Amino acid sequence: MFTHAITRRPSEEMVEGITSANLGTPDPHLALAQHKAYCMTLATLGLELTVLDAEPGYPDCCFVEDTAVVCEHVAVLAPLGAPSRQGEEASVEPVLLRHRPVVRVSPPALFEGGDVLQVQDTFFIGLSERTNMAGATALGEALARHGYAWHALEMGDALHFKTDVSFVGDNTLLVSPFFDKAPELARFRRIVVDNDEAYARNCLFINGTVIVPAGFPRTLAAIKALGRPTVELDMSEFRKLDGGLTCLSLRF
Ligand code: CIR
Repeated sequence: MFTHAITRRPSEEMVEGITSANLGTPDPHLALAQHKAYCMTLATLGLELTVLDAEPGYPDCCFVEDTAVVCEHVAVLAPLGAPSRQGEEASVEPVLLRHRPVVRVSPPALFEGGDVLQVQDTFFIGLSERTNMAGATALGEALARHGYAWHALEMGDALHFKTDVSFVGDNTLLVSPFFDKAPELARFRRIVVDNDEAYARNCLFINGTVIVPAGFPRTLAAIKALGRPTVELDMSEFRKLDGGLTCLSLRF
């Protein structure tokens, strides 16, 4: 069960955020409204929220998931892989320290939280352009000290591991065709989300409910068929910056 979440509001500066999406410039006002709906949804699902203000100079700072990995026993602060985002983690640390011991990892080891998926006591870490083997190893070893298992996985062309793989409860993952073949994930039931609904591979499982991005009917139907309650959220403005549902919060 998650009891807490940290989020960070987007600001006007988000129009300068990193993107490969080719979907146009995000509208900061609409993004703020979508962010409010996201926070409301997490609160309705029982989470106590800490909502941080946007940080000047960091256009991507609303994607707070990338700044740390938090689990039951420890939080590991990320040395972010994107140069323009390095330093975002500093303002998250004091909030984490209220809840968990915090471990820091230093460059040249690099990782971003978006590359890390926890399923029960196992962490899957994608080796992306943002997360190197040194970063995965430093993170994995910090987690292993608390009894967790970890695996590093080679990536296809996704930005982050969780862009392509997310957990929706009951031993079930949403996966890209690429990760459907990964031996490390073979023990899970896998729902393959095709490229035309690729954005919906990133869903967010909170205390039994699956939050799904609005506008992806086949993925929604596949999740509903699992018997899970679902909530749809409009994510249009964050999608323009390659950001998905998990990216907007740290849950613990
Ligand atoms: C970036 O490229 O860093 C942001 N525009 C998007 C980050 C998305 N975060 C995530 O997938 N965890």
